[in-house]
Amino acid sequence: MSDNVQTDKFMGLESKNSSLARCKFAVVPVPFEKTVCYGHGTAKGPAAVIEASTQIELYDEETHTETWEEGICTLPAVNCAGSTTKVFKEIDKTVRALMQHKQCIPFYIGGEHTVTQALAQPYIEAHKNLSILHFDAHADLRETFEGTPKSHACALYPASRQVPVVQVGIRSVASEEKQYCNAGKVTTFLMHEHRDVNQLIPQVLKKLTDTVYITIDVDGFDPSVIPATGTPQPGGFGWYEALDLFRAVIAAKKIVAVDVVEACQRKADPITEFNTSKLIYRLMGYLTVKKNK
Ligand SMILES: [Mn+2]
Repeated sequence: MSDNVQTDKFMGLESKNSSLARCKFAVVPVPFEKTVCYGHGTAKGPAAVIEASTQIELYDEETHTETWEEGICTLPAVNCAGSTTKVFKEIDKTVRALMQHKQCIPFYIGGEHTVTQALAQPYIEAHKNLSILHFDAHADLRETFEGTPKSHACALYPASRQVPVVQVGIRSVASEEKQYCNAGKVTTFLMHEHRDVNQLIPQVLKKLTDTVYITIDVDGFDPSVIPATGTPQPGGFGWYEALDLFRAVIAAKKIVAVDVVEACQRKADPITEFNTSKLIYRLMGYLTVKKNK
């Protein structure tokens, strides 16, 4: 690492291509935490992930790319103070402004999964043929939870009424959301039934449309990979299985945006933020390799 590392910039530095007008990737912190019901700390996730990214090698050993040279623009955090309605408006404004920069693929870092409702909506409206890849331990298809539809437990419900949602990693489903799994526009690949990722990948590709928004709740991973999340579940994706899936989806589809949510910070144990930042940089690598093909 060079001496001028900036711990509030993803990968710790900006290249000459890092202006919003030129960057290939934008990193947008969305430190929203309101409806988490179990483990807290996801509001501090984005800053921790960005700081951890400064410890990653700039050269990516799998994709053989210096991905940062494509230009990574780290934006100021979305203001998540005030009511959820107000925060959703702030998110909407940020997303629509970013959508003007068509060369740029945003990576939104949460924050609790609720933010996906506001993040995905402008893409749903802008792309006729959009579908959503939903990587998560939880189905997140409740209509309301604890009195509000704007909850982490309802994260994908609004999108699922509008566009195809393909769920992977799922191993926790509430009785009231069971009716929405594998019904209507929703395809739910339960983790225990789809443990061979090589068999899962072609089925996922078939269900997704050509244009894809990816939402990654880090609890889709096994807790041995990502331990610090709001609501952990045993038996999730291994690191390489998940990468196989994401690599295949990125190679086959047009990706409009990615969100990565629910990473928490535990000071004594930086595995979660480091692995989450490495995941983001690797996905940027896949997107770079694809462009350069
Ligand atoms: Mn989840």
